[in-house]
Amino acid sequence: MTTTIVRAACPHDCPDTCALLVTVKDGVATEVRGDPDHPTTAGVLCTKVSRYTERTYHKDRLLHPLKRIGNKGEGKFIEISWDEALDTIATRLGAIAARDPRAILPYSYAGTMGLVQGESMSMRFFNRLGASLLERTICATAGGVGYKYTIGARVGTDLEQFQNAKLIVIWGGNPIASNLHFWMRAQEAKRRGAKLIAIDPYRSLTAEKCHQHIALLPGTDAALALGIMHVLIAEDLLDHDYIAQYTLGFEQLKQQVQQWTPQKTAETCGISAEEVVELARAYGSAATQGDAVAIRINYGLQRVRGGGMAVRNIACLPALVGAWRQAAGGVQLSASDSFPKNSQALQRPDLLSRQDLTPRTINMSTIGDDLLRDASPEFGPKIEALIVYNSNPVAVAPQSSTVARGFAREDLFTVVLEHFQTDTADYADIILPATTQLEHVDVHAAYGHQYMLANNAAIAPLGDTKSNTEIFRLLAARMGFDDACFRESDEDIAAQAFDRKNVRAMHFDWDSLKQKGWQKLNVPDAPFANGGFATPSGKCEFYSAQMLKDGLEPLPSYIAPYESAASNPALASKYPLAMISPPARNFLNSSFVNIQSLRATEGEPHLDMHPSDAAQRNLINGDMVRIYNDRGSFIAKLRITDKARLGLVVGLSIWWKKFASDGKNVNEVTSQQLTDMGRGPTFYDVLVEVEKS
Ligand SMILES: Nc1nc2c(c(=O)[nH]1)N[C@H]1C(S)=C(S)[C@@H](COP(=O)(O)OP(=O)(O)OC[C@H]3O[C@@H](n4cnc5c(=O)[nH]c(N)nc54)[C@H](O)[C@@H]3O)O[C@H]1N2
Ligand SMILES: Nc1nc2c(c(=O)[nH]1)N[C@H]1C(S)=C(S)[C@@H](COP(=O)(O)OP(=O)(O)OC[C@H]3O[C@@H](n4cnc5c(=O)[nH]c(N)nc54)[C@H](O)[C@@H]3O)O[C@H]1N2
Ligand code: SF4
Ligand SMILES: [Mo]
Repeated sequence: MTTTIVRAACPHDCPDTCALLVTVKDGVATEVRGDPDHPTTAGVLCTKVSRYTERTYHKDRLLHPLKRIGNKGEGKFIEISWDEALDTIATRLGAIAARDPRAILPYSYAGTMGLVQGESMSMRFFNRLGASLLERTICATAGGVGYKYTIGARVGTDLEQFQNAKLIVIWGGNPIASNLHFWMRAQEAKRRGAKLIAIDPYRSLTAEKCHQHIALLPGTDAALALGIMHVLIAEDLLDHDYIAQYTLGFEQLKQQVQQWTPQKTAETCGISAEEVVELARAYGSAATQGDAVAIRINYGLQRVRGGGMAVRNIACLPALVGAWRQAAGGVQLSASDSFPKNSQALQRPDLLSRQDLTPRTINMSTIGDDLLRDASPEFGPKIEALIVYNSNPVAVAPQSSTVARGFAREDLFTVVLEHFQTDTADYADIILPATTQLEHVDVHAAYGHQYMLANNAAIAPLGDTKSNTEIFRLLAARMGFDDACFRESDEDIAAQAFDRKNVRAMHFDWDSLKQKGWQKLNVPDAPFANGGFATPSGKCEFYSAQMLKDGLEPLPSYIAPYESAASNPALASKYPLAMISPPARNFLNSSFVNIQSLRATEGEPHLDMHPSDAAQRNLINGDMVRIYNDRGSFIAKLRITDKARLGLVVGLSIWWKKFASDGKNVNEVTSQQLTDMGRGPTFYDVLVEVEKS
């Protein structure tokens, strides 16, 4: 028996991007462990990925290409050969492309975060084809854009510094579920005497373990940040020297926040004025006394109409109090811009721009409406073919009944590259079986730490599965695309993934990375201790001229949700409860829902509701309830708990529709309205009513 240990990387859409050690015995992967030597992984994996072999060797893994024989959505397929599958696809795409290639749309997200199996060969293929471009907005664009207007790039406090902070504000995130290795650092800080404060409408697993929990109304975070700024300025809890040297627009900011008294803030956020004042004092006085104060913003708070502005306002706070001076101070939303990714080499946008074609872009967050749109001069051609990979839109995209209607179109040709027969795969004409992370090569950046990781293939592809890259390579050959880039191997692609011209950050190459498994980028400990923001002015921009140019209010402000009692009382009289649907701990978006042991831990789709809201509706614990609004409804089991604040219901997500008794999930009630910045979805900006089912 031969046993080897293979160095790999967790592929999932999680800030932690763990370094994995895969034990392989006689060609079979028997165990996946966290690398004990990797500083942020520290030998610990979440429950989901510690069971990764269960997923790879799952009895329901798709192992052969399939062709649909039932109705769309019914899920009836028969096995076909790769030749038949690829020929069918190439013929259909060729015919559509001859009329207008923009009628073909790729739909993909971060099922794998790998730079190779994500968007490399796939985008080369679609660029060469002249297909429509996809705006990948489903997760993080609102916050990303708001952050960048303020501090210039998605860079922030290093994860490895948080244990040295004296105050940590966990804002719109539940790291015990979704950012475990940050939580480990926060716990260490707590042991060393730090105070932890959670800002979240829901008493999440994390909020429960913090010293203080501020349960504001969803979508009101921008107002809370304005209220904090008001108090910091009124009580002079400021770093005047930092403000003078490294910020822009302080005098205008001062005027702007004058109206945001603790009282007004409290009314907007549905909390008490004392909470606003105490939070500002805790933050400002610690910082101005020289303690490191750090904010971890996660994406929970930016899935509302004013999500971009909320993140922007919060990103202003560290500069006001000089928190950036310390390595353990500041704010982190994402570390993605630390990585010198070479997307030109990976995706080859030049293959598109050299064609005589005006590219068309489709926003993935409005896929429902867009699949149902006819050709028009504004929209361009009707979408005739959809190639889905690394995503499960029928379960995860907003306003799901519309999405499903789009996917059910008889005249739409749909190909799905998948590991499993997801809700989306049920609508495919052809399903192509893809390899998992254990079966292919990849290279990874991260968005929650500053290590590059290599993923070596641990085992041979199971059954007839092929990697995404290989599938697009074969399709390119069948379409007659003979550019050299379509012949590159996965290792060739991995070697081009980083921009080696950026020598400061990139002090290693693919060969050494693949051997060692991971390498930290060369980046400064305290990125903005002496300013150096990546904004147009080089300063932290309280006033942003770019925002004004982009049609936005240039100063921090408050944009109320589309759907709330305050902003839309008429709607609230019909649908009085705000609903959010953040990640369940044992799922990763809709991945892992089909893993029996993990699903068993989550039980079934639940709805958490405050006892007073339940009493008002004569509901009791364990009732099956129908959650509804004008867009649709779904059924869940009621859990009466004061974890949900008054007026809020919470449905942890994202369930596969086919595991629910009514074949529906939470996205039946979410909307396709977009955020103020970044054209993102507003999953947590929803009003509903609940009744016994
Ligand atoms: N286990 C697990 N881990 C995951 C995921 C998963 O599905 N499961 N998903 C991954 C992905 S794709 C992402 S994008 C990341 C981050 O995904 P996030 O969506 O940031 O998820 P969480 O970290 O769970 O934190 C969201 C928290 O924000 C709270 N929240 C909701 N609305 C508001 C609001 O208006 N204001 C404030 N202050 N809080 C609000 C929710 O109650 C929840 O506790 O997690 C990743 N990690
Ligand atoms: N109501 C509600 N909806 C939400 C959210 C929410 O909080 N509430 N969160 C939103 C967020 S933050 C996100 S990021 C999106 C996520 O939505 P998606 O990006 O669609 O993520 P998943 O649901 O995990 O689906 C990823 C799919 O990719 C497949 N996959 C993984 N690796 C590979 C591979 O190598 N090759 C191929 N071909 N397939 C692979 C997996 O099997 C899985 O089915 O959902 C969004 N939807
Ligand atoms: S999902 Fe996140 S915490 Fe779990 S192993 Fe992957 S990177 Fe680590
Ligand atoms: Mo996400």
